Amino acid sequence: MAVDYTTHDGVAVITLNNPPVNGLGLSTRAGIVEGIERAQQDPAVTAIVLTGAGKAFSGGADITEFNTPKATQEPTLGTVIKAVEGSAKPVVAAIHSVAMGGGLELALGAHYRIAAVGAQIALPEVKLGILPGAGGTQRLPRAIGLEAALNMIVSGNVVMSEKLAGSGLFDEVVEGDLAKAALAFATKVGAQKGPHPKVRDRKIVHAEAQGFIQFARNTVATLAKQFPAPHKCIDAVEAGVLNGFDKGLAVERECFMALVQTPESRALRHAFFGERAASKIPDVPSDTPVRDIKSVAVIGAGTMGGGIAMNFLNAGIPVTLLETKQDALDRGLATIRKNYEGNVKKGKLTADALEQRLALLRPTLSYDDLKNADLIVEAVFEELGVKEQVFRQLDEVAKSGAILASNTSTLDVNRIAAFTKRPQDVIGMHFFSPANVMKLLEVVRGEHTSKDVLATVMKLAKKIRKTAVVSGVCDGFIGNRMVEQYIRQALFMLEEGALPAQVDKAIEKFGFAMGPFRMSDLAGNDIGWAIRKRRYQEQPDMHYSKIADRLCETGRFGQKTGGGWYDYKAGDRNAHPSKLVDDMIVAYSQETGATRRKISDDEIVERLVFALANEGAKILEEGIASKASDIDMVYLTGYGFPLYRGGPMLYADTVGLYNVERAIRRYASQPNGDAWKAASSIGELAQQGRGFNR
Ligand code: 3H9
Repeated sequence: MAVDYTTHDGVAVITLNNPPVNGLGLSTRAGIVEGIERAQQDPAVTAIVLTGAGKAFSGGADITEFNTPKATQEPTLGTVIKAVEGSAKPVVAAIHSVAMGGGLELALGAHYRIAAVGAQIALPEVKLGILPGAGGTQRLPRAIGLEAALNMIVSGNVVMSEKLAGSGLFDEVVEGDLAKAALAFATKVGAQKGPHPKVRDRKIVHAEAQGFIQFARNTVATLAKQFPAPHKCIDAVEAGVLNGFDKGLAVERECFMALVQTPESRALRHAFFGERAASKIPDVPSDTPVRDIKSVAVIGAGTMGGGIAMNFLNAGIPVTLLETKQDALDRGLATIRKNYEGNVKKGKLTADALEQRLALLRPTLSYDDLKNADLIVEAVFEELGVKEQVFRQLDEVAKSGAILASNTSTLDVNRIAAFTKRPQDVIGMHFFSPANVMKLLEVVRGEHTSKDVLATVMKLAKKIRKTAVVSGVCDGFIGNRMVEQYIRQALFMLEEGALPAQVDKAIEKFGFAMGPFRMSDLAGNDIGWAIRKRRYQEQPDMHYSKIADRLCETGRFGQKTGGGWYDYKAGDRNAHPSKLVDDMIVAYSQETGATRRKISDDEIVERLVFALANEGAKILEEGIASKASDIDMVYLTGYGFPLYRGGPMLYADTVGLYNVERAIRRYASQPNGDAWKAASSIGELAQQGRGFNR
């Protein structure tokens, strides 16, 4: 049973009991209605307390039911709230820990609300691409005022219960025993004559309601271009302000039903569950014991090492930072301080917090100082010989049971592990630059990495607020292995008729934060050049366009040299198309005998995104990633893939794998078609009418 019913001295207590977060799925909804009816029929009951067991009052509607018959099956949440609001006996919502979405809407249907200090209150539906669909857009403005409510609804952000004390939402915010306070409050109001107050009967008072709504519209227009939900939130609130509660409720319902079907909402829900699913590793049970990480050491105080160190400092974990030379160490420390000072200037950090963090940092030039670290992350030069030196030394000094992690982005973690006598303790922790900012952490599982090491790193990743995705060992792991195919296609298209600005514009219009050529100019074209040179040795059969090498031979490495695929002016990071480079590209096509043609923006997007999805499919087939949503999380959090499209694998599902396979076959028959070998799973899944994610 998802709801418990008990009575205490004339007060009925209805307790949602649907772990983990008391989601309002069908059986929970039915249980609440049943409880309300039972309380009406019991003459001994004078009042009702509605609360939640475990770690939430309620996390809202059960998102897993969306787009299934259960979502609309009676009693719907609207019906439940009507039953609560219509109860002749007063209902007191006793809120602790979390009241979000439908959970808060349910509480707003109660006659009274008591909250414990520290409860997280939110209408976060907008973050799932929908809007509060059970009266939240109508009742919250009546409870806390138009401006505060609209801010909460459009942002989806959490407000702590104590901040809302005195706002009209809560009758009491209590510090001590919530259950006791709620029972006392219910006994008191149970003795009072009805009718008991309903939020829906309150007025929305605002001197300039329409002006404020227009202001909100303008803000949303610039901040939420690709997302329909914030706009619809405003429509629903406005309808209530102008035409009253019932009309507002009808508009809210209509908007909810439309939004829940949108690809944007599907993508956001996919990301919500994908983020949580990423931490679950099929053969590593959730109760795997973890190692205690109380101190960390980072080797290398360069941009990467410094950024990595900041993650741990931010989480209150002491860091020993090792460099080989004093001046490099000093530079690294200065950069860390400068980054923190930047945060202070922006008001994101207090000066005190800055000092606290820096006090946790211990610089050193001696490997001996690493001997007590529970985790050591290496962030030195990306060359196997250099890594070998580091790991052989670590094997000497690190204490037994310490986790030894490499931040390599391309090298073989198994070979690195083999430099030690403890490969079970070695793992890859591939941070993305800037490491203190980027959410993604690829956790690379070596052949011998032990399960507890993996479980420890996944847990630690949560503590340092990263989205951790497990990757097996392969060249480039998940993200860079896929991006290589994407870049190959981008370069082929230059040869075949496109120019850098056209390719970038097309994919940026699709929603990528930055196209491949702007990105490459930012990262440094020499990095890709070095990788290609290695590839020419290792995989001489892999066909590449040599056009990027030609660019690098002229020294145009990107922003840092004042020119790459684009021209840059001093002090200006804007990319300006370069006549010189464009002429070079056209000349290159002529030289290689390629017939330049007009390439449409649709083709550009297809070739780039399908190249990602196709490689992603191979990565799944090889077991490098364990599920498609892991790949999507890599792309959403580390590669600027548009969130509203849900990642390359979900996008391929949305287009339909049948169509993806047809397109791949078509591209395979064009010039440079040898780069296209469709992953066999694409055709197989298409035949079964399935996608990567279902
Ligand atoms: C809504 O309410 C619509 C209504 O307006 C209208 C309806 C008509 N449903 O995050 P955690 C699962 S829309 C189903 O790790 P935490 C989650 O997947 C809803 N499942 O824990 C995970 O499962 P697993 C509006 C849910 O303590 C487990 O719970 N509400 C839901 O760090 C633990 O989650 C929201 O958007 C759900 N609603 O944080 C709130 N919520 O263990 C979304 C969670 O199998 N939820 N799960 O991986 C949250 O923000 C956080 O989960 C919460 C707990 C703060 C509640």
